[in-house]
Amino acid sequence: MLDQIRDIEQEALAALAAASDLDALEAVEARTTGKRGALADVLRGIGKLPGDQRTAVGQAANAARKAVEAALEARRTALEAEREAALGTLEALDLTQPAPGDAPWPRTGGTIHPVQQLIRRVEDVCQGMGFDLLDGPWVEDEQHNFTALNIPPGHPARDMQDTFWLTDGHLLRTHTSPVQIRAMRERTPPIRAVAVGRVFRNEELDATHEHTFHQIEGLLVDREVNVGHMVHVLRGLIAEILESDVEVRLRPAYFPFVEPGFEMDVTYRGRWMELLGCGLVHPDVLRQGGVDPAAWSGFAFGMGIDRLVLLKYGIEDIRHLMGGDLRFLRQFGSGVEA
Ligand code: FA5
Repeated sequence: MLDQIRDIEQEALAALAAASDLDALEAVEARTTGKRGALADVLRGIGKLPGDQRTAVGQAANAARKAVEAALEARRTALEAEREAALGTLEALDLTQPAPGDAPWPRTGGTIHPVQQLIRRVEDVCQGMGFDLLDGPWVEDEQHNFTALNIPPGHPARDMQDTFWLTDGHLLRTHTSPVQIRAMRERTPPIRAVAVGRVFRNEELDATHEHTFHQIEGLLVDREVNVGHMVHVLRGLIAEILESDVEVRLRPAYFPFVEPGFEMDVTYRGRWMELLGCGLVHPDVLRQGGVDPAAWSGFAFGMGIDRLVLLKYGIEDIRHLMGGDLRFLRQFGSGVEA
């Protein structure tokens, strides 16, 4: 019996030394020290031995188990360390390595989206004209998007902009005009600010209407501001942005947050296309922004950036812009890798 125990121990120690992975270790463990292993068999047979041999065999079996367990543990630690070291080499990536010359993919850089290119241009021009750049959230509350802009609940003007409502009562802003309210509440006049960003409408789509598009909101609050100031700034702005003189026309229009209100059209593919809404900020809206209408007046405008892109490049359908077709987008290479 003692010989048998010694053989089991030696076989196990030799197998552990030769084991090259954790699976091999587990196999040794199962057949030697496991519940159904060889040493457990020996211990189960002790009862059949003559009484004077039992102690010696029991002690030898326990000593063998301890020796095998210690060797197992040592080998497991060593194998795990080896594996970690190997992972470091196998999975290490040098991200600065250029792709091999015969890479199966074309090595082209991205380009800046034409809408984003125009946004950068618009922001540059506006800053040059002395406007600060502001930002506002896409997820708005009813107060900023409608109520403070003179569009209380139930007002028919709420239907002018089909709204994506969120389940918690918030909404995706339908225009950038809520930034007017935020600007007036955060600043004191005189104010010259623009905010460029994404807006969302649950609209019928066509060649000039998208559900997700971009606007630039402009707000100027100062002493005795009039429509002449507004038209002058808008004409200058459009000419600067498009780097050419385009024909524009101003039409009276209704927006609850301005009085008087207008729309400005530009010629596009031989027809007039509406580009922006504008007007003198309504006294109630100045009040909502914490500005005293007896002392201050202002103008505001909201211009469609995507429509400016159509105009600038002669694109016939606005839906190309957010369609994500790379063949379309690559035509507007900016020379700058995005
Ligand atoms: C407004 O959104 C007003 N907030 C504009 C405004 C601001 C008026 C400040 C007065 C003072 P309107 O819904 O007309 O107005 O949109 C303004 C511009 O956004 C349009 O002239 C057009 O250029 C663009 N636009 C509107 N709807 C879409 C659409 N579905 N897809 C692409 N561009 C659009």
